[in-house]
Amino acid sequence: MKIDIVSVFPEYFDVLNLSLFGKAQAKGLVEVKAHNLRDWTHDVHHSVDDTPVGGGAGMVMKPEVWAECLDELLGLEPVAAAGHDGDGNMKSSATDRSDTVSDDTSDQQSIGAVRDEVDVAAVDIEDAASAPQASISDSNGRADGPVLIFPNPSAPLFTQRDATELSHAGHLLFGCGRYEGYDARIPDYYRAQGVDVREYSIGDYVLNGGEVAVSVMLEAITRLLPGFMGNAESIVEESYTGENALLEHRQYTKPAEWRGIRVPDILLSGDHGKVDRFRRDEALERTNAIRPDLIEQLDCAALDKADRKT
Ligand code: 6GU
Repeated sequence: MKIDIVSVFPEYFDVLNLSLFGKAQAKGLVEVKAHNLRDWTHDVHHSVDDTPVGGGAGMVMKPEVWAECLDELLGLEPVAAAGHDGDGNMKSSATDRSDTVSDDTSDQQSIGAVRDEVDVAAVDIEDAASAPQASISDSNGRADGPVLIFPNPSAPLFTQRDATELSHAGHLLFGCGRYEGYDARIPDYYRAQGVDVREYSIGDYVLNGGEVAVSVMLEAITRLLPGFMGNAESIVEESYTGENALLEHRQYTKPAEWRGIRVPDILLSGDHGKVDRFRRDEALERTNAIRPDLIEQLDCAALDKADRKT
C-alpha cells in the first residue's frame, strides 16, 4: 500500500518509522511518504492560507497550493502549471500563468480558470452523511485508483467499516488541513475529476489540525493489512468488527485471585460453552450500558435465541 501524507508539519509523521509501522515499512507492506505542503508554494512567505471569504475568524487553506500538490501526487495533468524543482526553485513551463506565482491572492485569481472547465458536482449532504461514502471497487485485492482523504471535524465519522474498506486500497493520499480548514472547492474539484475523495471526522471534539486524525485513521487502516500484525486472530475478535459490533467482554490473566479480587469462576471452569455464553452476555450488557447506540444498530438476526433473554 502506497501512502502519501501532505501536511505543513510533515515531521509530525516521523514516528511512523518506529514500532509496528516501521517494521511494516521495512517489510515493504506499506510505503509512506510525508510531504510538506509548502514545497508547492511559489511566494517568498510560502503561504498556504488566506482569510475566509464572507468573513469570520481564522484562516482557510488556499486551493491553488493544494491543487498543485495534489495534481502531482495523484499523477494528474497540472492545470495552471507553474512548476518547481526539488529545491523549491521555479521551473518555467509553456503554460506558466503569472497569477500562480504572485503573492497577491484576490478572489478572482483563485481557481477560476479551473472552475470554468469543470462542472463541480453538487454535493448532496444526505449522501455525505450516510456511510460508506464510496466504494473501492475490487473483489479480491488492491484497487488501482488512489483514495484522497481529508480529515474534517464537520464530516461523517470514521468507523471500523471505513478502515476495513480503505485497507483494500492500493494508494491512500491524506491531506491534513490546519487553521479553520481548507477551501471546500478542493474536495469538490477532485471528486469532479473522478477521484475517490473522502472526508472524515474521528470524533466529536476539536483538534488543531488533521495530523492527529490522520495518524488515527492510518493506524486503524494499516493494522488490517495482512502481515502487519503478528497475530491475525487478535484483529478478528475485536470490538467494532464484523456484522455484530459489540464492545468486547472484559479480560483477565493469572493469578486467579489478586489483592483479594477473584477472576469470575466461570472463566476457570474449563467449560468453553459456558465461557462463551458468559463473555457474550457481558459484551451485550456492557454495550447496552456504555454504547446503547451500537445496540440500536445491531442486526436483530445476528442475535441468537439465548441473547434475546438477556
Ligand atoms: Cl478529522 N480534524 C480536526 N481538526 N478535528 C477533529 C477531527 C478532525 N475529528 C475530530 N476532531
